[in-house]
Amino acid sequence: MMRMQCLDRRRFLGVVAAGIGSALVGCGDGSGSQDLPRISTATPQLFPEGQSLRSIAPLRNDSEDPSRFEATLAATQESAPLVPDVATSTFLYNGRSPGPLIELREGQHVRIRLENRLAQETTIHWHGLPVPPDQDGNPMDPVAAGATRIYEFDIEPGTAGTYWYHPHPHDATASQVARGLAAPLIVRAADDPLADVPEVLMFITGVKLDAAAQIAADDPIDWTVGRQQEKLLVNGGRLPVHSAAPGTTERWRIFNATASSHLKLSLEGHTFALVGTDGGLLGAPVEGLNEFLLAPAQRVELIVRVNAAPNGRYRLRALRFETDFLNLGTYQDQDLLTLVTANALPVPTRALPSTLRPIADLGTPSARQRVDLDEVNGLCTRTGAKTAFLINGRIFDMNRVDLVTSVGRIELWDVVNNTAMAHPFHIHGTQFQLVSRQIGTEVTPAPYLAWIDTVLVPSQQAVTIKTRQTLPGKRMFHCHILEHEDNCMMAILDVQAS
Ligand SMILES: [Cu+2]
Repeated sequence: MMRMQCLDRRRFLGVVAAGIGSALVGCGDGSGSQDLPRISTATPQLFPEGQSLRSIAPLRNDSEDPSRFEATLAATQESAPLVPDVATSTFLYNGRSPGPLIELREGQHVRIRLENRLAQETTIHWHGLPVPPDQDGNPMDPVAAGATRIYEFDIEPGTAGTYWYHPHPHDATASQVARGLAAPLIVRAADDPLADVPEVLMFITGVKLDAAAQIAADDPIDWTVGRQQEKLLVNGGRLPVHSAAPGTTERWRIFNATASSHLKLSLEGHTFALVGTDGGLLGAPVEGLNEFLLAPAQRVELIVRVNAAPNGRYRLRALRFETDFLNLGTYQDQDLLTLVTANALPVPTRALPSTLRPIADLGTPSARQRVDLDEVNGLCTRTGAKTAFLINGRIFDMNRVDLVTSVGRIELWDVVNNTAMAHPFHIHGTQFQLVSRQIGTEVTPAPYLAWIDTVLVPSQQAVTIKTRQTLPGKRMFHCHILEHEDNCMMAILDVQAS
């Protein structure tokens, strides 16, 4: 029975290395189990667990003019006490991981100075924000070790939403994020309909240590299916506790800043309302959800009405999720945080507005582009990956243009995943709209309009999105499993002035 299942899987997977499958799913003839050694992750206990959920300190605005935001971010290499009695080498923004929260307002002009005090090049990518391409931290614009540069852009009206920033240097995004470089960025609107709902930020990162309690390098399986066996942290803490008065209504902004973890979020004893995605609020709340799948790089805003019973304990969990048919990229149930209700009388229920912020359909498309996600053996093998993933049959080349569009042109993109695993597909510089998902010939329209910059494309499925770029220049589009991004699965969209 087991062997039959294995054979079926192998036949389906085609080019995915059978050796990887036999090593991890326990089938096959055993000959492949030695060729992909795993880095040991047996380490001492990570962090103190169960502390109060930390808040992420905001980056101070050095400008006295409220229409401007000016600040400095220093990327440094420093030791951090992640396990007792060991100094772990980490990369930090302004001495912290996650780095400081950048809070901006629609209409502000932003000027942020990056001091790269690392011994390697880096960049800052303003994930999801429509900043000019030459300010977006593309791998073509590295900031050399020891160098400084200024990123400068405007926050356009209508962009209020939940973003994040992280490095995007050529070939080193995964390792720099794994070492700690990632942080939240929120754009606020003057007319936010949920402004009076108490807000809680949950910035989720992953950490994997080696036997010496240093940040583990990616092994060949990580490079194939995305970084595995990460321990999840919330605001830099392990399994923190968030306390709330019984019955409180809260707005949770949750960020998936992990390299590859697919977070199928669930809160014991609660349903919740979806009110916002990557690029801002929905038109109206979507009530009564039990789960929400937050793919790598995505963000979500949820309204949680905390259970009215005092002295309750409820786990926020990421439920088991499989991204591929070999169960290699399998994410077991993981606890993220515990919600604890105080010993107090419940507070009155707060009513939500029935409408939030209107979302207009982007409009009638005038072009259609196709993006095929494919897998291949024998290319991109420098990392030890046996299978690599390609976009439209090609490996990444920063000197090549892969697709062309023009400023303002509304396009449909069909993103077709021909591979054996799911890929979170990200386009820089814009928020797009999911139109439909397709499995075989069955097409399912998107259940609601939402602004997103990353969409999960499951194995052997296709998504159609509607997208538009507003600024000329070269934009990256890629898989946001960071190991895939670094290992060939990226391409360039040339946005031409119209
Ligand atoms: Cu991918």
